[in-house]
Amino acid sequence: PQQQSLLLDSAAQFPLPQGVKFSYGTSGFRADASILESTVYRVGILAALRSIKTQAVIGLMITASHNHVSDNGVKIADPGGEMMSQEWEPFADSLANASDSKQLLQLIVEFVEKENIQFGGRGAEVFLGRDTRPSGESLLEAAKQGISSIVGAVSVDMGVVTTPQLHWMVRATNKGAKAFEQDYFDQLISSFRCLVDLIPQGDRGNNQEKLIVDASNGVGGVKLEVIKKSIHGLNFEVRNAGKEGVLNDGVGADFVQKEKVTPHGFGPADVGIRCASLDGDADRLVYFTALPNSNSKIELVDGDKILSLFALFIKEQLSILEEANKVNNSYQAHLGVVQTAYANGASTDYLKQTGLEVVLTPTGVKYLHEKAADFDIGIYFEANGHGTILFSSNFLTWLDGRVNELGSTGKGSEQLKASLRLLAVSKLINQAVGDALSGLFLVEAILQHMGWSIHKWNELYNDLPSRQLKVKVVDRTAVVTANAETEVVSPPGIQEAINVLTAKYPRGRCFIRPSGTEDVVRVYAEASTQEAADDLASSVAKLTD
Ligand code: 16G
Ligand code: ZN
Repeated sequence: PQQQSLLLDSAAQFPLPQGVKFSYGTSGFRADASILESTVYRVGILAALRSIKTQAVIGLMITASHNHVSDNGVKIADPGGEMMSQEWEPFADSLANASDSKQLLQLIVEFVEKENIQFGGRGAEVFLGRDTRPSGESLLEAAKQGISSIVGAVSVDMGVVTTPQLHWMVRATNKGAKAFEQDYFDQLISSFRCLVDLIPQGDRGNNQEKLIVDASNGVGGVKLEVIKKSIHGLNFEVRNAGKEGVLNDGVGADFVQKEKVTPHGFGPADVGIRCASLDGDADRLVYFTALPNSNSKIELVDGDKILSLFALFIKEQLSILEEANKVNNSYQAHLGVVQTAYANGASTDYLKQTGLEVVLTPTGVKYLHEKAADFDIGIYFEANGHGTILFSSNFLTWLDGRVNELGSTGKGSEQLKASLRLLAVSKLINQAVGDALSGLFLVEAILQHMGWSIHKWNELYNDLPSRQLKVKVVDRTAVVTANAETEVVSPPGIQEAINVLTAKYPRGRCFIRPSGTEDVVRVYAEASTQEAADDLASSVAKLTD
């Protein structure tokens, strides 16, 4: 009863805006910030309930990532730092759309019963974070109100953080580790240092040319400036750090990857230099280098290539270990990579040719993450630059043991170094979620290790020309796909028509899928020439009209 009146009173302060329908999509709720207060308030409630249910700390992040500065959004991180379980998404939807406080209360009562959520044990604890959007401050207040409308629930405000930092904090706390921002920085800096120190002497220092980072005028720039003060072994400059320009406006990973031109703030003086771009909440990373005399055109080094670089490095370390294992005991580490249908066909071919196991999933981090967790070392990336590496706890335990064993012999053997490198990667990379900052430092450490320039890296394989189109449709749910979105099963006949068109082009590949974030159907096509890819995409787009 105390709980019920508390909820009714506080919910009344956050009325639902008229005529909108919210849906917890692939990246939580997103909308124009001006209509989000009630949603964020309700997600506060949801987070508190999730915390009670899981008896663990839960994260609530306020961000709209690479979207316009006037948008905002909210999503939940589960105890392991991963996206909220899909089982709770329908409840999130109904909460967000409840017409008034009475209906809201009723939904909560029913759900608490159905999920058997037990009040009275450990109270809810929710970590809050937000990106640099001006609307974040008042939305954060709404989240706090939502959390405190559940009796005994507390929130901890982590302030302005990157999305991956908040996920990391949740994960680390639930593992019993120290998890403040400084701990995040310390771990990143020390594991980067460790990788650099383990670079074979002969190769060291081949890659000390400056790196320039476009921080999308977002939170990533703020954090990089902090890291810059204490990191050694990397020469970098941060641009679009958010002091002047507008968030995500002609800048950032999404812009660079889609438009394939340099972001604002870059000019002819930067031609040929190794550059990286983060998105607005720093969970996506791409690299690029500006081409000479080309009207700002770039050579894009996308998520697929970051994945390839990581995979190559890890495979090299594993093979050093396996050499030794033939004599000794032990562990056949299962390495796998996870991509979506958007991965450039050339990348998938390349990975397979190097002997890697490649799995495809539907678009959206939650699908890739889940699959990657099936391996001892699972590397996943979307072409757009979101990805990370997951290590199984079995493998890490084995690796720890190996380090102790090898270390005690007092010899700096190659096996010891390879084990230490893998351990350092597992600490540097954010295993909760894709993280542009940790991804960036891992890329840099590996490039230094290999002694590679960005050009050398980019030459691992040549991307096939591709084209993406979107088609506005009345009902995008009419398009149903299978096989990781590579095949249309409904409406009938479409897939056959796509097959016929695709067969006309050398190296042709094409698929369509309903967007998870917009009311459109997306078309992706690739082929041996840009013209062919463009043709294929537009002829397939016509099929969906
Ligand atoms: C979301 C996803 C991203 C995906 C994109 C596709 C997360 C955290 N984000 O932003 O991974 O690439 O949606 O958008 O899962 P689309 O469905 O509109 O093509
Ligand atoms: Zn993002």
